[in-house]
Amino acid sequence: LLVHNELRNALCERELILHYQPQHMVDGGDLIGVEALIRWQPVGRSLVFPAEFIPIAEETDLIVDIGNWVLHEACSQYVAWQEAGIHIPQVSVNVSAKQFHASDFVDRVHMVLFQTGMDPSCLNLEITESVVLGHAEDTISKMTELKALGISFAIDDFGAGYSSLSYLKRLPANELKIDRSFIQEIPKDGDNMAIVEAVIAMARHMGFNVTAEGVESRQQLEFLKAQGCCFYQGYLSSKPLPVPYLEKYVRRVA
Ligand code: G
Ligand code: G
Ligand code: MN
Ligand code: NA
Repeated sequence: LLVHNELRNALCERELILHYQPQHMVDGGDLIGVEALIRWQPVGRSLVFPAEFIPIAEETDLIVDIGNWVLHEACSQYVAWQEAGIHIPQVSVNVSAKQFHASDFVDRVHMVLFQTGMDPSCLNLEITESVVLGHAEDTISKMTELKALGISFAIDDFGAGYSSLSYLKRLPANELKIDRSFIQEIPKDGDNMAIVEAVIAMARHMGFNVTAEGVESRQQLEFLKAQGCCFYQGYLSSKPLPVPYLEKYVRRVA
């Protein structure tokens, strides 16, 4: 409860900030986008990572307010980059289950697009399989409605939760993001290599783009290239960066 109240204050007091992690083509290395990742910067204390506070926010509707703030902030930052001539093809925003299933989620997205001037075709929403679980019809209808605006969708942390391949087949998603736990220990872990190889093959046959998360070594990147994975993100290229550092990074790789 204490942390929950502190967190509610943090939202009002503008102590929540976004870092952005670059995403690249596996083949050729072009920058294809950035993922917005939330952090909490309490005054006079060290940075708090989402693993410590997102689960607490998810216990109540606070996650809905935080998620709506993240969406607005990421879109408004993206428009500012465009206006400053900093070219980034798209921005990805994580959407939690409660936020996605709120009855006004689609209206919220419309409102954010209108208020910020965000081009919907440069917005990618990341949902996890837990969003789909038990709510397949609502998920598919909202995704379809938002896709009609030009927004794209990624299934985040794929393979780490409760996957249902029968739902996956019906989901109008553009992209699967392979959970970083499967990338770890490649090439030492043969089981992980088999899983990643199979997921990439399945996703490609089903028409999804594939992003590998948590890529830390050149060897992992070579393996992904050999398997036909399109995109990656991870410490190999960069950790999530505060805005000024991300801008320097983009100028350097452009
Ligand atoms: O940035 P970091 O790797 O510590 O993020 C850990 C996890 O926290 C991510 O896997 C992501 O799912 C979650 N997370 C980060 N930012 C957001 C956000 O803006 N909204 C939601 N719902 N989850 C986020
Ligand atoms: O949305 P998601 O839960 O996938 O967020 C990605 C998380 O993974 C963020 O918390 C980010 O800091 C973390 N991360 C990103 N790249 C790497 C990496 O190469 N290695 C590890 N261990 N963590 C990473
Ligand atoms: Mn994500
Ligand atoms: Na992820």
